[in-house]
Amino acid sequence: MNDLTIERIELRLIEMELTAPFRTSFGVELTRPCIIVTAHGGGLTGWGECVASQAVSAEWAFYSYETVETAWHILKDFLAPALVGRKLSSVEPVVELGERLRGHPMARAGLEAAVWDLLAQAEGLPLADYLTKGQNYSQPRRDRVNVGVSIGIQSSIEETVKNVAGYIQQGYRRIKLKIEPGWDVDLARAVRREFPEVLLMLDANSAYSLEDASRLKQLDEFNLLMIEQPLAYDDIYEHSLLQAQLSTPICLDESIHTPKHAEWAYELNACRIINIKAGRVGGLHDGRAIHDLSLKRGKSVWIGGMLETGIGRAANVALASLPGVTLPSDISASNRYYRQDIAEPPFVLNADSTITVPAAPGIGITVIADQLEAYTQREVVISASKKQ
Ligand code: OSB
Ligand code: MG
Repeated sequence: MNDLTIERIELRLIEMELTAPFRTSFGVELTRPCIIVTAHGGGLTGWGECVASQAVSAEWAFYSYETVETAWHILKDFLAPALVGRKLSSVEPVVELGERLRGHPMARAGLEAAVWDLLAQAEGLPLADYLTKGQNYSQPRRDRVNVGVSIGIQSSIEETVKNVAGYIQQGYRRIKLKIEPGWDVDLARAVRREFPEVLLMLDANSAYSLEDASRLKQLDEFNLLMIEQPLAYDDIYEHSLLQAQLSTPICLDESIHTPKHAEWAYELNACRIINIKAGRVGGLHDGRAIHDLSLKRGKSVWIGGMLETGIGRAANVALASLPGVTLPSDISASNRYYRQDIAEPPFVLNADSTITVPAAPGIGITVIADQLEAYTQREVVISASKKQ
């Protein structure tokens, strides 16, 4: 591929209303703010989504330390100005730029995603093919990715069972329930009794401590696919002590920020499974690296979600097409999240609980300009000419 110059980067802070509130052990989300990154170069436009999703509000509670404002600052003042005007033939220079920062993975990942989309388009390849190009996987990538649905904390167990039934009716074959202390064993028992066959897993979002081991051990009887992130968001070691006491596989989400963290977690037997989110690990490049090292070790991975718009979802679908993604991913149909998305066509669920990987070049969706405009609260353009 010929070098492509990044001529201009746009940042848009948007906020979209969720179809239903999403409650986790750390808080409730009614709307989802995020930053949409646009990279222009070589006559093409690349789109990326930064999944930092905390706006300033009375209800604040964090998945990680990044907020839309910290990400805006990092993107606007550091990453975008350093990238505009540069010639690229791969994402490596963007990855290296990100490595000059300590932390801020979501900000990095948002920009990297826009460049991945741009470069894949320049190659005339769907992102899923561009991600696998030259990787020498022994298996081909998938055309359809296995998916499930993540269900927030509801007002009652009855309500949850009804909700689960609805999603199973729609065709979802893997159900993830958010839990917290007191909303766990009885919930799992009730849902398992009602749906003996469904692939069922729980996500604690760091709500427990090692003292809760005996309570968590009670979950072993429900034939769960895994329990996600029971302990602290920055812990690996104590998860290894917990995993030794549980027969249910532990899956790490919040604790894994780099390929090294993944290695350490596997070496310590802190988990048997890792949930890969490009935003949490600094981008698709390192997300793919975690996939690769997991595949080498025979460890199962899947792709997590952050309630993305169609832009972020498209990149997640491409990542989920990698051959080592052997467990269903948190990528639901577009209508599970938003009434009106900013990209088309919407992602729909196939009858076999899969989502089809787009075949068009890049992330393979079209951004609906009017819709994006309608949701935009703030916008900034960083262009090469303005560079000091
Ligand atoms: O822990 O996986 C999580 C959403 C926001 C923050 C954290 C998490 C989630 C989800 C949503 O579970 C999954 C999805 O996008 O469908
Ligand atoms: Mg999680």
